[in-house]
Amino acid sequence: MSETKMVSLDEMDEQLIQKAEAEGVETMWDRKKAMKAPCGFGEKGVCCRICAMGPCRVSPVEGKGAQRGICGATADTIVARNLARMIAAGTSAHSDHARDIAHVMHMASRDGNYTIKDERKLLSLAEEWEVNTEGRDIYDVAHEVAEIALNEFGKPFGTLKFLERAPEPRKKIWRELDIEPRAIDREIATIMHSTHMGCTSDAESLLKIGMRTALADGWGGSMIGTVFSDILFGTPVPRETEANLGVLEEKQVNIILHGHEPSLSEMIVMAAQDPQIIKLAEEVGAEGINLAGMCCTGNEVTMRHGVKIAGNFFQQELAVLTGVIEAVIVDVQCIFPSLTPITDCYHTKFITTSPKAKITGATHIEFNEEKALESAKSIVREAIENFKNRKKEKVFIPQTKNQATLGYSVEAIIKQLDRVVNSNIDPQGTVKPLADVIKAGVLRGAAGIVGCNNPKVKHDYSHIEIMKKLIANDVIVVTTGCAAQAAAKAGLTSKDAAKLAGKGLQAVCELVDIPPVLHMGSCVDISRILTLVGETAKHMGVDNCDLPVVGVAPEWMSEKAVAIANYVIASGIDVFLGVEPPVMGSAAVVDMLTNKLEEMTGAKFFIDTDPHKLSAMMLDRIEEKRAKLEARL
Ligand code: SF4
Ligand code: MSK
Repeated sequence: MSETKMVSLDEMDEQLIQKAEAEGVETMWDRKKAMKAPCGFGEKGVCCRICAMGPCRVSPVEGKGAQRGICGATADTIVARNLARMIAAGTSAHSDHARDIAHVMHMASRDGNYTIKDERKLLSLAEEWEVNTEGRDIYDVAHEVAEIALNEFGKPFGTLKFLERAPEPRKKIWRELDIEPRAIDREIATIMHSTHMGCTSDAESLLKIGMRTALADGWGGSMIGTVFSDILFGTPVPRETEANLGVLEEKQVNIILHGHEPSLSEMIVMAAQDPQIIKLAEEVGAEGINLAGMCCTGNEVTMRHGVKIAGNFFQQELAVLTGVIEAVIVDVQCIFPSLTPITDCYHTKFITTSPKAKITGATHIEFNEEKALESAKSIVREAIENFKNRKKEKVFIPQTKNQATLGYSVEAIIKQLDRVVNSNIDPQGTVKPLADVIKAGVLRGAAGIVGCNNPKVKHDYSHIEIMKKLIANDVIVVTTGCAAQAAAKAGLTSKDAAKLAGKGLQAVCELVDIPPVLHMGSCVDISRILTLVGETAKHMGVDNCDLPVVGVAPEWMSEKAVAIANYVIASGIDVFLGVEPPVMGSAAVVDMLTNKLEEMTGAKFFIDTDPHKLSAMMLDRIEEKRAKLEARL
């Protein structure tokens, strides 16, 4: 067995890696090998390079080696400061995405490229935010709501509006801990200031500032990203699609949509349906245009249009290796700079579109939201014109794909479970069936499985092992991001997968016609999970932390994931990590994260790199929460 046999759960991915080796093309696996052992100080979070007196590397072992940096900072300070800065970076990425979507809504018009697709959701948000709707044009309302959202980033007074959506006991905890986020940009700036040389050194204070900023992501940036995307592009409803690299078509122009923000990908979808653009594809000898999504852009367009999923984070290079991709079109986040050298080995055009993510060697065609459809068409034309350059001898499409049913927004889940036509969230009525099956123990609990791929874990292995174990034990899984795509590729988001579930979950799936693993969207759509948990807790008259619910990031890698994990904890939901965070150099910080946080927030971190042990810990924790809940209700 070749060494590459070990890196992915999918045999076909292995074949593409071997193709790369045969063609002399470098992939992330070669670079991972060249990296050798990682720096132990960096890995444990005890390297500080915040000021130019350093970098200072302090010992992760108490009483041995340098115990303090030059300024006197301890391992506890350095670890907590580094963690807080990761949260700030993650929050900024999600929230800047949301800001762009809010700007798009501010420019939406009846006769423009961007229109309002879910008026009901807009009107309900307008009511929530006390915007007058009486006798007003829906676009006036949209512009005022968008302006209020844009003020959430920098308003000088008050706290974030969406915090009001949380259960009362949760809001009380946030108030008492003084971690209610004020304005999104302000919280990010506060972290950068507090972690500047010579500011906060107290680890607990840093963790609290971190949670406040993370909450500005979950209940601020991410929630604005989700809600505003739904208003502009439509609230997802269940639809059928297929997932994995086998969705690529040899006789069509293949375009990979990769990145995060739906404002670009929505327009590319529209452009690819334009009769003149389709005609152009035919003129170059193609049978059509095949859009295929990757990472969170893939999730956004599959949820709303059924666009097929080419793969997740670790398949961005593999897709190019198939030799049939005319263009990889990207906007922001999770894009490998290696797409430049790898696309140079094939005919593939690598097209960047955002001034926030220019990549050396890529073709940059800036996406102009003012002329969105025109911009999108010129990008698609580039891909079509590239079809003739495909090199037949380099073509290999792995014959691997699975059917998937996805598009489970909160409204869709509630509607499906409740079997009612009304798609409004009514906490008193419509989450009742969900609360009932959890209370009765038909479902033992629920797990939100999210996050990326990480070469420290065999590609998708931990995602799938954990999902299978949980559904077999009657724990329903909701999933987003690259974890959701792993599930779709493995067939776990198909209704057929109910046969892998325990008796209780199987019965629920059959009764209400859902898969046991529900694809809820992109990473910002973890805010959908917060909403679902919060509404269920409110319905049961308890707090989020009282529910048998867990958050899991089996293969996480990004700073965004660190922000997510911290807002999930601050929201009262335990977080299980399958990759060690860079905090192990401080026993005090580890103790806070895996123990003391529970006293503060009702939730804590569990860390284990073995997915089987991690799943066993989840099931124990779910039963522990159930026992307490049953005694209480
Ligand atoms: Fe070293 Fe302190 Fe400067 Fe960090 S802030 S690099 S620990 S002197
Ligand atoms: S895309 S953040 S690799 S989930 Fe949201 Fe996937 Fe992680 Fe990026």
